[in-house]
Amino acid sequence: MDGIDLFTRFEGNPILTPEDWPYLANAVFNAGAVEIDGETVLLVRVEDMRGMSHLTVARSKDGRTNWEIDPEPTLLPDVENHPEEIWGIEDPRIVYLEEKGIYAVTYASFSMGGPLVSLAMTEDFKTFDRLGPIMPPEDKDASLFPRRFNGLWALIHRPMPSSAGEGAHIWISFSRDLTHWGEHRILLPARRGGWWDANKVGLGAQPIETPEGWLILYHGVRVTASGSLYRVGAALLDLENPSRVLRRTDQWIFGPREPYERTGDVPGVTFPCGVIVDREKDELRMYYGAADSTVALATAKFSEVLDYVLSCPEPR
Ligand code: M1P
Repeated sequence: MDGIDLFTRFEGNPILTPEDWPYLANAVFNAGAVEIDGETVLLVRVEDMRGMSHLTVARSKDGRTNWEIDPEPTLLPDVENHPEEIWGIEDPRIVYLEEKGIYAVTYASFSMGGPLVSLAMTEDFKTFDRLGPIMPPEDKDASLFPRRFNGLWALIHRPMPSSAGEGAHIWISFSRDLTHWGEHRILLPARRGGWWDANKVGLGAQPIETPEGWLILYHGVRVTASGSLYRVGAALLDLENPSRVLRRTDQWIFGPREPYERTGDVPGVTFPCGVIVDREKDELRMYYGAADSTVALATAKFSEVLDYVLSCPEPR
Protein backbone atom coordinates (compact mmCIF):
# COMPACT_ATOMS: atom_id res chain seq x y z
CA MET A 1 0.00 0.00 0.00
CA ASP A 2 1.24 3.50 -0.77
CA GLY A 3 -0.08 5.16 2.35
CA ILE A 4 -3.64 5.50 3.69
CA ASP A 5 -5.89 3.78 1.18
CA LEU A 6 -7.99 6.75 0.05
CA PHE A 7 -7.10 6.92 -3.63
CA THR A 8 -7.64 4.46 -6.47
CA ARG A 9 -5.48 4.69 -9.55
CA PHE A 10 -7.29 4.87 -12.88
CA GLU A 11 -6.90 1.54 -14.63
CA GLY A 12 -5.91 3.29 -17.86
CA ASN A 13 -2.92 5.04 -16.25
CA PRO A 14 -0.91 6.85 -17.37
CA ILE A 15 -3.60 8.90 -19.06
CA LEU A 16 -1.20 11.06 -21.11
CA THR A 17 2.24 10.12 -22.40
CA PRO A 18 4.72 11.68 -24.86
CA GLU A 19 3.61 9.04 -27.40
CA ASP A 20 0.10 10.58 -27.33
CA TRP A 21 1.48 14.01 -28.19
CA PRO A 22 0.79 15.53 -31.61
CA TYR A 23 4.38 16.76 -31.76
CA LEU A 24 7.73 15.59 -30.46
CA ALA A 25 8.00 15.75 -26.68
CA ASN A 26 10.34 14.19 -24.15
CA ALA A 27 7.92 14.20 -21.22
CA VAL A 28 4.38 15.36 -20.37
CA PHE A 29 3.61 15.76 -16.67
CA ASN A 30 2.59 18.06 -13.77
CA ALA A 31 -0.71 19.32 -15.23
CA GLY A 32 -2.98 22.00 -13.78
CA ALA A 33 -6.65 21.02 -13.95
CA VAL A 34 -9.98 22.80 -14.16
CA GLU A 35 -13.51 21.91 -15.23
CA ILE A 36 -15.12 24.16 -17.84
CA ASP A 37 -18.70 23.52 -18.98
CA GLY A 38 -18.48 19.90 -17.86
CA GLU A 39 -15.23 19.31 -19.72
CA THR A 40 -11.92 18.58 -18.00
CA VAL A 41 -9.18 20.94 -19.13
CA LEU A 42 -5.61 20.03 -18.29
CA LEU A 43 -2.77 22.47 -18.82
CA VAL A 44 0.09 20.03 -19.20
CA ARG A 45 3.77 20.72 -18.73
CA VAL A 46 5.53 19.51 -21.85
CA GLU A 47 9.29 19.12 -21.82
CA ASP A 48 10.79 19.42 -25.28
CA MET A 49 13.89 17.70 -26.61
CA ARG A 50 16.10 20.56 -25.41
CA GLY A 51 14.95 19.98 -21.81
CA MET A 52 12.83 23.15 -21.69
CA SER A 53 9.14 23.20 -20.85
CA HIS A 54 6.01 24.88 -22.16
CA LEU A 55 2.29 24.31 -21.47
CA THR A 56 -0.26 22.60 -23.69
CA VAL A 57 -3.99 22.05 -23.21
CA ALA A 58 -5.57 18.57 -23.24
CA ARG A 59 -9.37 18.25 -22.95
CA SER A 60 -11.62 15.31 -22.14
CA LYS A 61 -15.37 14.94 -21.63
CA ASP A 62 -15.03 12.37 -18.83
CA GLY A 63 -11.68 13.50 -17.43
CA ARG A 64 -10.25 10.06 -18.08
CA THR A 65 -10.20 9.14 -21.75
CA ASN A 66 -10.35 10.49 -25.32
CA TRP A 67 -8.08 13.44 -24.67
CA GLU A 68 -8.01 16.11 -27.35
CA ILE A 69 -4.60 17.71 -27.27
CA ASP A 70 -3.89 21.10 -28.82
CA PRO A 71 -1.94 20.38 -32.03
CA GLU A 72 0.70 22.95 -31.08
CA PRO A 73 2.03 24.37 -27.80
CA THR A 74 -0.69 26.44 -26.09
CA LEU A 75 1.56 28.66 -23.98
CA LEU A 76 5.21 28.98 -24.97
CA PRO A 77 7.81 30.98 -23.05
CA ASP A 78 7.75 34.58 -24.26
CA VAL A 79 11.41 35.41 -23.75
CA GLU A 80 11.32 38.71 -25.60
CA ASN A 81 8.74 40.26 -23.28
CA HIS A 82 9.44 38.02 -20.29
CA PRO A 83 13.15 37.21 -20.07
CA GLU A 84 12.44 35.37 -16.82
CA GLU A 85 10.92 32.60 -18.96
CA ILE A 86 14.22 31.95 -20.74
CA TRP A 87 14.61 28.32 -19.66
CA GLY A 88 10.95 27.38 -19.79
CA ILE A 89 7.65 27.53 -17.93
CA GLU A 90 6.56 24.72 -15.62
CA ASP A 91 4.03 23.24 -13.20
CA PRO A 92 0.84 25.34 -13.61
CA ARG A 93 -1.93 25.58 -11.01
CA ILE A 94 -5.30 27.01 -12.06
CA VAL A 95 -8.05 28.77 -10.10
CA TYR A 96 -11.15 30.59 -11.30
CA LEU A 97 -11.32 34.10 -9.85
CA GLU A 98 -15.06 34.54 -9.39
CA GLU A 99 -14.73 38.31 -8.81
CA LYS A 100 -12.90 38.87 -12.10
CA GLY A 101 -14.59 36.13 -14.12
CA ILE A 102 -11.20 34.84 -15.26
CA TYR A 103 -8.87 31.90 -14.76
CA ALA A 104 -5.59 32.63 -12.98
CA VAL A 105 -2.66 30.41 -13.85
CA THR A 106 0.38 30.44 -11.59
CA TYR A 107 3.47 28.70 -12.97
CA ALA A 108 7.19 28.49 -12.42
CA SER A 109 9.32 30.46 -14.86
CA PHE A 110 12.83 29.07 -15.08
CA SER A 111 14.82 32.30 -15.09
CA MET A 112 18.58 32.82 -15.16
CA GLY A 113 18.30 33.50 -11.44
CA GLY A 114 16.42 30.25 -10.80
CA PRO A 115 12.72 29.38 -10.77
CA LEU A 116 10.25 32.10 -9.83
CA VAL A 117 6.47 32.41 -9.64
CA SER A 118 4.68 33.93 -12.63
CA LEU A 119 1.01 34.74 -13.07
CA ALA A 120 -1.12 34.78 -16.22
CA MET A 121 -4.86 35.23 -16.79
CA THR A 122 -7.00 33.55 -19.38
CA GLU A 123 -10.68 33.36 -20.27
CA ASP A 124 -10.46 30.57 -22.81
CA PHE A 125 -7.13 28.74 -22.45
CA LYS A 126 -6.26 29.96 -25.94
CA THR A 127 -4.96 33.46 -25.24
CA PHE A 128 -3.19 34.44 -22.03
CA ASP A 129 -2.49 37.79 -20.45
CA ARG A 130 0.81 37.64 -18.60
CA LEU A 131 1.18 39.65 -15.39
CA GLY A 132 4.81 38.58 -15.06
CA PRO A 133 6.74 37.49 -11.98
CA ILE A 134 5.00 37.83 -8.62
CA MET A 135 7.66 36.14 -6.46
CA PRO A 136 11.43 36.35 -7.05
CA PRO A 137 13.71 33.31 -7.32
CA GLU A 138 13.92 30.77 -5.97
CA ASP A 139 10.22 30.19 -5.57
CA LYS A 140 7.68 27.82 -7.11
CA ASP A 141 4.75 25.46 -6.34
CA ALA A 142 2.31 28.37 -6.18
CA SER A 143 -1.44 28.82 -6.37
CA LEU A 144 -3.81 31.65 -5.70
CA PHE A 145 -7.02 31.11 -3.77
CA PRO A 146 -10.13 31.80 -5.84
CA ARG A 147 -11.32 34.65 -3.62
CA ARG A 148 -10.08 37.40 -1.32
CA PHE A 149 -9.82 37.31 2.47
CA ASN A 150 -10.66 40.64 4.13
CA GLY A 151 -9.95 42.37 0.83
CA LEU A 152 -6.64 40.56 0.23
CA TRP A 153 -5.71 37.95 -2.34
CA ALA A 154 -3.71 35.05 -0.92
CA LEU A 155 -0.94 33.03 -2.55
CA ILE A 156 0.56 29.75 -1.41
CA HIS A 157 4.13 29.26 -2.64
CA ARG A 158 7.44 27.62 -1.78
CA PRO A 159 10.56 29.74 -1.56
CA MET A 160 13.84 27.84 -1.63
CA PRO A 161 16.34 29.56 0.65
CA SER A 162 20.07 29.02 0.24
CA SER A 163 19.87 27.48 3.71
CA ALA A 164 17.51 24.81 2.32
CA GLY A 165 19.51 22.23 4.24
CA GLU A 166 17.25 23.43 7.03
CA GLY A 167 14.25 22.41 4.90
CA ALA A 168 12.16 24.24 2.29
CA HIS A 169 8.74 25.21 3.61
CA ILE A 170 5.36 26.21 2.17
CA TRP A 171 4.60 29.92 2.67
CA ILE A 172 1.53 32.11 2.32
CA SER A 173 1.53 35.76 1.23
CA PHE A 174 -1.13 38.41 0.67
CA SER A 175 -1.78 41.20 -1.83
CA ARG A 176 -4.36 43.90 -2.59
CA ASP A 177 -3.70 43.94 -6.33
CA LEU A 178 -2.17 40.56 -7.29
CA THR A 179 1.10 42.39 -8.04
CA HIS A 180 2.57 43.58 -4.75
CA TRP A 181 2.84 40.85 -2.13
CA GLY A 182 3.55 40.97 1.60
CA GLU A 183 2.61 39.57 5.01
CA HIS A 184 4.77 36.57 4.14
CA ARG A 185 4.73 33.72 6.62
CA ILE A 186 5.42 30.02 6.83
CA LEU A 187 2.26 27.98 6.40
CA LEU A 188 3.47 24.36 6.44
CA PRO A 189 7.05 23.65 7.47
CA ALA A 190 9.00 20.66 6.18
CA ARG A 191 9.34 18.23 9.04
CA ARG A 192 12.79 17.08 10.07
CA GLY A 193 14.60 13.82 10.71
CA GLY A 194 12.91 10.63 9.57
CA TRP A 195 9.63 12.16 8.42
CA TRP A 196 8.40 11.40 4.87
CA ASP A 197 8.22 15.18 4.30
CA ALA A 198 11.45 16.00 6.11
CA ASN A 199 13.48 17.73 3.44
CA LYS A 200 11.12 19.78 1.34
CA VAL A 201 7.41 20.43 0.91
CA GLY A 202 5.50 22.21 -1.83
CA LEU A 203 1.88 22.87 -2.70
CA GLY A 204 0.35 20.19 -4.91
CA ALA A 205 -2.94 21.16 -6.50
CA GLN A 206 -4.98 24.35 -6.13
CA PRO A 207 -6.84 24.81 -2.78
CA ILE A 208 -10.33 23.27 -2.56
CA GLU A 209 -13.02 25.16 -0.63
CA THR A 210 -15.13 23.07 1.75
CA PRO A 211 -17.45 24.11 4.62
CA GLU A 212 -14.77 22.84 7.05
CA GLY A 213 -11.93 24.82 5.51
CA TRP A 214 -9.57 24.82 2.53
CA LEU A 215 -8.32 21.37 1.67
CA ILE A 216 -4.84 21.37 0.19
CA LEU A 217 -2.73 18.54 -1.15
CA TYR A 218 1.02 18.99 -0.93
CA HIS A 219 4.09 17.03 -1.91
CA GLY A 220 6.60 16.02 0.70
CA VAL A 221 10.13 15.04 -0.21
CA ARG A 222 12.42 12.68 1.55
CA VAL A 223 15.95 12.40 0.26
CA THR A 224 17.20 8.82 0.23
CA ALA A 225 20.48 7.15 -0.74
CA SER A 226 19.12 6.56 -4.25
CA GLY A 227 17.27 9.82 -4.86
CA SER A 228 14.25 11.76 -3.66
CA LEU A 229 10.82 10.27 -2.94
CA TYR A 230 7.87 12.57 -3.71
CA ARG A 231 4.74 11.61 -1.79
CA VAL A 232 1.46 13.42 -1.18
CA GLY A 233 -0.01 14.68 2.09
CA ALA A 234 -2.98 16.89 2.91
CA ALA A 235 -3.83 19.76 5.21
CA LEU A 236 -6.89 21.82 6.08
CA LEU A 237 -6.71 25.61 6.38
CA ASP A 238 -9.13 27.92 8.13
CA LEU A 239 -11.89 29.05 5.77
CA GLU A 240 -11.56 32.79 6.49
CA ASN A 241 -7.96 32.88 7.70
CA PRO A 242 -5.99 30.52 5.44
CA SER A 243 -2.76 31.28 7.34
CA ARG A 244 -4.14 29.07 10.08
CA VAL A 245 -3.52 25.33 9.64
CA LEU A 246 -6.31 23.32 11.26
CA ARG A 247 -5.15 19.83 10.34
CA ARG A 248 -2.20 18.12 8.69
CA THR A 249 -1.88 14.45 7.87
CA ASP A 250 0.96 12.74 9.69
CA GLN A 251 1.09 9.97 7.10
CA TRP A 252 1.34 10.45 3.38
CA ILE A 253 -1.90 9.64 1.57
CA PHE A 254 -0.41 8.77 -1.83
CA GLY A 255 3.02 7.88 -3.11
CA PRO A 256 5.01 6.14 -5.82
CA ARG A 257 4.19 2.47 -6.18
CA GLU A 258 3.37 1.55 -9.78
CA PRO A 259 6.06 1.01 -12.43
CA TYR A 260 5.13 4.27 -14.22
CA GLU A 261 5.72 6.15 -10.94
CA ARG A 262 8.94 4.35 -10.12
CA THR A 263 10.51 4.46 -13.57
CA GLY A 264 10.96 7.56 -15.70
CA ASP A 265 13.09 10.66 -16.01
CA VAL A 266 12.89 11.19 -12.23
CA PRO A 267 11.96 7.91 -10.52
CA GLY A 268 9.84 7.86 -7.37
CA VAL A 269 7.81 11.01 -8.05
CA THR A 270 4.05 11.51 -7.66
CA PHE A 271 3.41 15.24 -8.16
CA PRO A 272 -0.20 16.54 -8.27
CA CYS A 273 -0.75 20.02 -9.73
CA GLY A 274 -4.50 19.85 -10.39
CA VAL A 275 -7.65 18.46 -8.83
CA ILE A 276 -11.28 18.43 -9.89
CA VAL A 277 -14.06 17.84 -7.40
CA ASP A 278 -17.34 16.39 -8.65
CA ARG A 279 -19.55 17.17 -5.66
CA GLU A 280 -22.56 15.32 -7.10
CA LYS A 281 -20.59 12.10 -7.43
CA ASP A 282 -18.58 12.82 -4.26
CA GLU A 283 -15.46 12.29 -6.35
CA LEU A 284 -12.04 13.90 -6.09
CA ARG A 285 -9.92 13.48 -9.22
CA MET A 286 -6.23 14.08 -8.64
CA TYR A 287 -4.08 14.59 -11.73
CA TYR A 288 -0.42 14.01 -11.02
CA GLY A 289 2.88 13.84 -12.78
CA ALA A 290 4.36 10.35 -12.58
CA ALA A 291 8.16 10.11 -12.49
CA ASP A 292 8.38 13.46 -14.33
CA SER A 293 7.41 11.56 -17.49
CA THR A 294 3.63 11.12 -17.82
CA VAL A 295 0.29 12.37 -16.47
CA ALA A 296 -1.68 9.96 -14.28
CA LEU A 297 -5.02 10.06 -12.48
CA ALA A 298 -6.14 8.79 -9.09
CA THR A 299 -9.63 9.22 -7.67
CA ALA A 300 -11.02 9.23 -4.13
CA LYS A 301 -14.31 9.75 -2.41
CA PHE A 302 -14.13 13.44 -1.60
CA SER A 303 -16.00 13.05 1.71
CA GLU A 304 -13.60 10.29 2.80
CA VAL A 305 -10.55 12.44 2.12
CA LEU A 306 -12.09 15.30 4.06
CA ASP A 307 -13.16 13.05 6.96
CA TYR A 308 -9.69 11.57 7.11
CA VAL A 309 -7.99 14.96 7.19
CA LEU A 310 -10.45 16.14 9.86
CA SER A 311 -9.56 13.07 11.94
CA CYS A 312 -5.88 14.07 11.90
CA PRO A 313 -4.34 16.02 14.76
CA GLU A 314 -3.88 19.77 14.80
CA PRO A 315 -0.30 20.45 13.74
CA ARG A 316 2.15 20.63 16.59
O1 M1P B 1 11.52 16.10 -10.00
C1 M1P B 1 10.45 16.24 -9.11
C2 M1P B 1 9.94 17.68 -9.08
O2 M1P B 1 11.02 18.53 -8.69
C3 M1P B 1 10.72 19.90 -8.57
O3 M1P B 1 9.78 20.12 -7.55
P1 M1P B 1 10.13 20.77 -6.12
O4 M1P B 1 11.14 21.85 -6.34
O5 M1P B 1 8.86 21.24 -5.57
O6 M1P B 1 10.73 19.69 -5.33
C4 M1P B 1 10.10 20.46 -9.84
O7 M1P B 1 11.09 20.58 -10.83
C5 M1P B 1 8.98 19.58 -10.37
O8 M1P B 1 8.60 20.03 -11.63
C6 M1P B 1 9.41 18.13 -10.44
O9 M1P B 1 8.30 17.32 -10.79
